[in-house]
Amino acid sequence: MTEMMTPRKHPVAPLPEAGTLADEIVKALMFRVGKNPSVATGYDWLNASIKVVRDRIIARWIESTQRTYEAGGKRVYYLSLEFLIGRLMRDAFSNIGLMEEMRDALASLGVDIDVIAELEPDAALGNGGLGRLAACFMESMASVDVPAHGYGIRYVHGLFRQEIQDGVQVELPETWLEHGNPWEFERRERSYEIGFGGTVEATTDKLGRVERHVWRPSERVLATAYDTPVVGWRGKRVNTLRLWSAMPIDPILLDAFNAGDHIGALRESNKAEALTRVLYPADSHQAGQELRLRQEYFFSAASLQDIINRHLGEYDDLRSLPDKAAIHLNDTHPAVAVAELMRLLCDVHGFGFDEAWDVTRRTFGYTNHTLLPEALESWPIHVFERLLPRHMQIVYAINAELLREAREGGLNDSQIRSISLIGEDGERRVRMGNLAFAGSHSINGVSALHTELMKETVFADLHQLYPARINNKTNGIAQRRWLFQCNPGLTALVREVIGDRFMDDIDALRDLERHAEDAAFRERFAAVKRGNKERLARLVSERMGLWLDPSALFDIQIKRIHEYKRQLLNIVEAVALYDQIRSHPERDWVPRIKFFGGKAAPSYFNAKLIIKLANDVARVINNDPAVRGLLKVVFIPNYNVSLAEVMMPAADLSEQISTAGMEASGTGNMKLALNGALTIGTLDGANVEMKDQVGDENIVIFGLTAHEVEERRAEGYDPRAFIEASPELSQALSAIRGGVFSHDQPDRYRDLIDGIYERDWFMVAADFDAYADAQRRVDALWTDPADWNRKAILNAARMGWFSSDRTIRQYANEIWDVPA
Ligand code: 26V
Repeated sequence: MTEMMTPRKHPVAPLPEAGTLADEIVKALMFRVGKNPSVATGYDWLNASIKVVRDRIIARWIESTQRTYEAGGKRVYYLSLEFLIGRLMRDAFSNIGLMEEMRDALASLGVDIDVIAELEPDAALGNGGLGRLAACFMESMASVDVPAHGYGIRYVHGLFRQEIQDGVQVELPETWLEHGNPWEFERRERSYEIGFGGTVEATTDKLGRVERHVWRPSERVLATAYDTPVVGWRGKRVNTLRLWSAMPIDPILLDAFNAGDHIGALRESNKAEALTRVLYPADSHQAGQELRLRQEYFFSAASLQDIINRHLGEYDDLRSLPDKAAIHLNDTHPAVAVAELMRLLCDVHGFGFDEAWDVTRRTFGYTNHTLLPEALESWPIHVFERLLPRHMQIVYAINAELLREAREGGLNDSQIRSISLIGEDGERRVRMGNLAFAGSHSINGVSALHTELMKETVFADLHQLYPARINNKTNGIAQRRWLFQCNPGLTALVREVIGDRFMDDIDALRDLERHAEDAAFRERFAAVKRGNKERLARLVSERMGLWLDPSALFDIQIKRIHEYKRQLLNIVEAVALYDQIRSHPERDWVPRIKFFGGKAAPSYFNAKLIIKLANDVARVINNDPAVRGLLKVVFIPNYNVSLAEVMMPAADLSEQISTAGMEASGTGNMKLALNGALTIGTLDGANVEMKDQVGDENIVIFGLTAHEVEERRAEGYDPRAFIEASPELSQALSAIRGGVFSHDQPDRYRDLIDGIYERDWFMVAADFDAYADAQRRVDALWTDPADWNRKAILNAARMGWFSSDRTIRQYANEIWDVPA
């Protein structure tokens, strides 16, 4: 026999009994994956396991859909250009109640569920907070039994994978669909044509009055639906995440093909598919590219056709749309849907403008997620008009109505300029925020402070005109993922001491409070934290070859890299501390590891430089024997949902240090505190409400308030005065500026640091001393483990209010008018 013919021996587990889960997995492997168990790879086992559980989910899915249909209830449609879902297997298995059974079944087949779980790709169809919030909301809507569809784009490439080469961020394509996606169902029959460009014709009646407008697009693509089931807690309801993929209407141009131009024949196909190929990797800068507007219109238009289709399948006219559908705009990215619904109602379904406008406003709600001026979307008129000529006319018509109401409402000229849908400073642009506001009955912010600032700043004049529309819905997080799944140790401990009630009613987590006084419980709590820190240390050692001491204080800042989030403040403080440790070796320094994780937008120069600086500082500090391991800095590459699931449970200290007034809410802050980290933070975003919940003595607050930041800026802020007054800051900035951490290129950080001396828009200098003092207060707390653990326990116990179930119930009751 040749070697190739030698039968290889595979360790084959004994065949499972028919009718058991293990038996189902083996059958799925053979008949649905097409593999012999003895040669199956991890991916095959993963695929087969998902298929087995998926069958049960589908049964519930069909049942949920049927139940909503029969009840004739209102449905929620959540339109979002981003859904940062991460891995789905644990969510689905544990929500449907099969986690332990699947673990055992796989174990009986010799397969470790934790090993195959790691093979599942992390679906990164979002940039950061806004996309992750959409994913938590989908899970919560299913959990609190709100009938909902999420609508978005099925990007072939999600957010880039980040590698750090020589301390520099390198972006690599993400290929999450490489091994197929066992969760999704392609729905070829759910396909809609989407037009772009072309001309608008007006038909007139005998008297020459305009009757109808007919848009004749010059380009068309097909939007095809891919559905993913979203399982709620205990499988109560299964909702649908429907993601659109672009395809050519004529897959190949037959004329070109027949003429022998095979490449040319495929060109159209490539062009259509390019539309949904990649997620824009910026979350703070106006993308500006036409492709982005195409994506926005493509998915908004496909979703609206689908919604209207469903409505007309059940009811005979669209006047009842607001009673049966709540369409929610996740930021302004789907705001063009306002104009599209107006177009469909007026041009296709024969509504008059006024009636269409009434239906539209009663149907839409809009959430604003940022006040940063550079992130507020607007499109040059010429781009908008060329791509969407009919929508341009509709925007003008809406604007005429809006400005009429504004004059009636007594707004002055400057206010009218500010609320107009068309910006006139410089190049004329369509303002998507104002369009979303005008077209919605509810406009909400994502934390109490952010909502107040919306009323005072970007939407001040619209708020004066429509004072009842702006409302607050403080963000939340899905505790199933961000506690039960990512922190099984803490979850088991909590269940043991307070019972299971909190798993269905998160407010019951408060029962944990009284155990904070129990020394024995505190020890067990600390042991769980220790185990989670060891897990993170192992990950760092495997990925980066760096040894970390799990008994050090784990100080963690994980989020997108952005100047307003002030990773730079944290790094400068690390440099100052480094200097102190070297100058005062006799003091009792608290051993601390500063972890950083996060991606920078590829075109954001300073954010990328901050990543480089963190890595430069890490190299110097981590290798300086004078530090004696008392301080380490670690930048963990490729921060994503899966890495977050390991880091959140391992944190002792959570860094939430944005310039006050700039972070709309934050949600990482909630995840870290729920897992027992203490927060060091400014009075920004949801930190303010976290302080109210956990109590002043259990959170470390420092720095200027939002209004103080405003005042400083108004009166002419001089960062140099602060730098001169602070020897520690001054010395740290000079060291960085002078090349102490960049011998290979001493002027690498000159401009970055000069930015702090000269302008310091983000008030690093103004807040530095307060921040450094707050860090020393943290050190003092750390030296009393009993007190620290008590505070950590109280943080976890009091974070239940930040469940996205609470947030969703508020949206349901106060915006969507659906029962929850
Ligand atoms: C804006 C743009 C501008 C055009 C290019 C692509 C792009 C992508 C996203 C955005 C908006 C990002 C806004 C955002 O992510 N806000 C975050 O929302 C979280 C959920 O409400 C909140 O917790 C964070 O504080 C807030 O920064």
